Parts: sequence; structure tokens; C-alpha cells
Amino acid sequence: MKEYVIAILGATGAVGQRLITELAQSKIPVKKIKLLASKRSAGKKLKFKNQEIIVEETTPDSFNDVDLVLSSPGGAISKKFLPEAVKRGAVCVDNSSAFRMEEDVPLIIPGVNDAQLSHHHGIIANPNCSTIQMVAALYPIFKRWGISQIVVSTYQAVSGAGKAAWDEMLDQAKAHLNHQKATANILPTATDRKHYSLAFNLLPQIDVFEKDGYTHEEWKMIHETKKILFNDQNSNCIKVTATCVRVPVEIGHGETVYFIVKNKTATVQDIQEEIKQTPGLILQDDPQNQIYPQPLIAAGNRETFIGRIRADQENLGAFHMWVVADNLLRGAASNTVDIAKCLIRDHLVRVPK
Ligand code: NAP
Ligand code: 3JN
Repeated sequence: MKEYVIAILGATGAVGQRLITELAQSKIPVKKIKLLASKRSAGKKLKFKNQEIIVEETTPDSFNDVDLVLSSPGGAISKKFLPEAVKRGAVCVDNSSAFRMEEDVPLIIPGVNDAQLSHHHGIIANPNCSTIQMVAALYPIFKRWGISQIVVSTYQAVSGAGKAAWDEMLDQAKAHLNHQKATANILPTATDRKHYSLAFNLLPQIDVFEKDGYTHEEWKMIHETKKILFNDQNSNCIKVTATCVRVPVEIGHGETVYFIVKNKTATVQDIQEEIKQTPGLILQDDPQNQIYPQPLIAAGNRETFIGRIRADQENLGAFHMWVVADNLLRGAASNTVDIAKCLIRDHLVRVPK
């Protein structure tokens, strides 16, 4: 059996740490692992399967002899290094939005559209975490009845904004409880001008604002969904809109999803049955016994949890549901490692000439 030299780029980050454990727990045969980060982390020791690995500063030559790169250093660094890795023959699965909308870059959720992997040119993109859990939950419904419209509101955990933002929220919470002034330098988004406390608060801004009043996170959810379902980021085969909100939860994004099916024969019971039969989805939908998905329970799991499925009382064929998943696992590391497994299964760990 072939064994692979695998590099994890961004290994010290919130997603990178989980890429290490997801890879270690997978059956992917690893010949050698390289843990790459910035100069700041060079020399730091991290564990892979009880083996101590020294983190290296990333340079283009870090990718010499690497077969597969699992990447999460952020868009700018991905843009700088992944073309260098591909030049050296490595296939890269990237967590950032840097390449998601490029035509020759497949945007993949295994189990939904992994057939698209065969078109890769060296880089494969992992969708945004909020897109992944929503599309994974809707896909069996889309396949059976068709979907004409989606309206989603997200309740996104702070860990999605990175380690520094996560620490900032915990410090704000401590300050608040000690009746001290909470400081904010990162949230809602490091690159914008104003910063607000997230602890004991809600921030209806994730990423920067576009000119049309939507945030870039909302833009990503809309166009990524269209690309995954119709292979066209501007498809008018489906209407999608999103409102994204940061909530003071550590791990686990929640989403209320309103959707309209094309074939109006669908019932709540049929939808529950489809979800129960889909690998990777867990139905937690028993209101009489107060059973519904929650971030604290979903955290640490790879599955997508679905509940509160109900028919809209005004519109025939419209339904509501509540979807929760661990954003760092289902929304990032575990989806990335699942893409790597599909690449290996389909003999696609090679850069086409
Ligand atoms: P993070 O905790 O801030 O980690 C960033 C990682 O990138 C660290 O390992 C950091 O290394 C490394 N890095 C920074 N500058 C670098 C450089 N010049 N060269 C090499 N490595 C460098 O962030 P995170 O939460 O893990 O997220 C990282 C990225 O993953 C995000 O920016 C986003 O693109 C993507 N992401 C995607 C999803 C999704 O929805 N699929 C969810 C979350 C994140 P040091 O420790 O040395 O600084
Ligand atoms: O905020 C969240 O909950 C998810 C964040 C994802 C993210 C954070 C920083 C940069 C992304 C992403 O994956 O879309 C990016 C990016 O644009 O690469």
C-alpha cells in the first residue's frame, strides 16, 4: 500500500491542531508528516500519534517531496505557498477562501460532490464551515425533492474567528464577571476599523461588509452553496440568502434554515427519515422530550446534528430546521481529511500535467 508524505500548513492554529488529530485518527497511510507554520513557531514541538514533531518555518522548499498538503494558514499565506507546493508536485486541500471561486478548483463536501475531485489541477478547496453544515444537512432533501430557495441565519462560535479571537472573548468574559472593562482589538473582525466585546453580546458582523450591505461571510454562504449544488457560483437554479451572527459560544455553529422544496409532496416525517438514513447526519428531533441539537453537545463530533424540523404554517412546501456542527471539525479539519481520503480512494494524489 502506498504511503504518503503529508504536510500540515498552519499546524499550530485552531484548525491546524485538529487537522493533526483527524489525520492521526484516520486510516491514511502516512510515511512522513511535516508540521509547518510561521517563523514564530519554528522549533516548537507538537505530537502526531505519540511522536514528537518539530514545527518548521514554511518556505517554498518545505514542499519538496511532499505528496499532500492539508492547509489552514489563512488566505494570504495559502496564496503565497500553495502554487509553490503544486509546482513541486504536491496536491493541496485548502481551508481558506483564497481559491474557492476559481473555476478549476473543486469546492468539495465529500458525500455531496466528491465526483468533482477528478477535475482538480492541484488545489482543492474546503468550503466555509457554515456552508458545509448547511449543505450537508440539505443535500438528501435536495436530491429527493429539489430545493428552490434557502434562507439561513447563523449563530457562529468564536473559534471560527481563530485562536486569538477565541482568547479575546474568554478574557472579555473574565473582565465582565470581575466588573472590569473588557478590551476588544480583534472581534468582530481583525481587519475592520471598530472592535466590540463579544462576551455577553451578539455581533451581526462576520468578516467585512460588502457595498451591498451583506458581509463577506454571507456572500460566501450564498455563492459557495450555488457552486457546490450547481457547479456555478452565480446559478439562478436556486435562491439563497444568509444573515451571519457571531455568538459567545466557544465551539459549534448553529443555523436556522428555511427552505422551499420543489416537489411539494415532502412531509416532515419523510424529511426526518431521509436525514436518519444519511451517513454523517444525526437527527435529534423530539420536541416533546426537549431533544434538539446544541453546540455544547455537538462539539468534538464530526457529524452534523439536525432538529426542530417543522412545516411552515403559511407556505406549502416550505420547512424550517435547526442545524448544529463542530465548526473546527465538521466545518474544517474533518471535511479536509475526508477530501484527502477521497483523493487517495480515487487515485487522484497527483498533479495533472
Ligand atoms: P489561527 O488559529 O490563527 O491559525 C493560523 C495558522 O496559520 C497558525 O498555525 C499560524 O502559525 C499559521 N501562519 C500564520 N502566518 C503564517 C506564515 N507566514 N507562514 C506559515 N504559516 C503561517 O487560525 P485558524 O482558526 O486555524 O484558521 C486559519 C485559516 O483557516 C483561516 O484564516 C481560514 O482561512 C481557514 N478557516 C476555515 C474555516 C472554514 O470555514 N472551513 C474555519 C476556520 C478557519 P503561527 O502559530 O506560527 O502564527
Ligand atoms: O468565522 C467563522 O466562523 C468561519 C471563518 C472562516 C474564515 C476565517 C478567516 C478567513 C475564513 C473562511 O474559511 O471563509 C477565512 C477565509 O476567507 O479564508
